Amino acid sequence: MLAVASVALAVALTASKAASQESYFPAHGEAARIITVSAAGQAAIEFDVLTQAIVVKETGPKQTVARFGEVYAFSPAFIAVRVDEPVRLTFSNLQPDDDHDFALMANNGESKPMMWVGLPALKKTSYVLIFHKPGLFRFLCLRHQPEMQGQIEVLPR
Ligand SMILES: [Cu+2]
Repeated sequence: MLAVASVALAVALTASKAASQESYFPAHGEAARIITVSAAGQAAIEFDVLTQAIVVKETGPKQTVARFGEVYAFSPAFIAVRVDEPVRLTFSNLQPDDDHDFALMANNGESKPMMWVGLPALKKTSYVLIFHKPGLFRFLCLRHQPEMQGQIEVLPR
């Protein structure tokens, strides 16, 4: 329980720090050995990821919003790719008045996201990712926790 709380705190601290920047990609260090990210380029496979409103203040239910706040989800929330296979992720933020973000976490216990980018309201945002190591990687919207998250499984070649 304490471990969960400390991870949540680390993510929250990262979120407030990240909010002062527009985005960052892994340029060097351990994260750069796990993934390469570019804003464009050739991709072997493409996924469209939508931001889905589950419960929002405009449509309610009011009691649910009062208790849980607004709840969003990534759709799909699970993506499978292969090592060294360039994958284009195109995020569509379908909300007219809510920004989201995409924070990709390492799976080595590091609490700072490997990559963090904003997903502005009513915009499409694309990135090409190449994972260099297999494993299961969590991604989340730091603004809408704990609900808005998903996983990328990187399979061996
Ligand atoms: Cu969000």
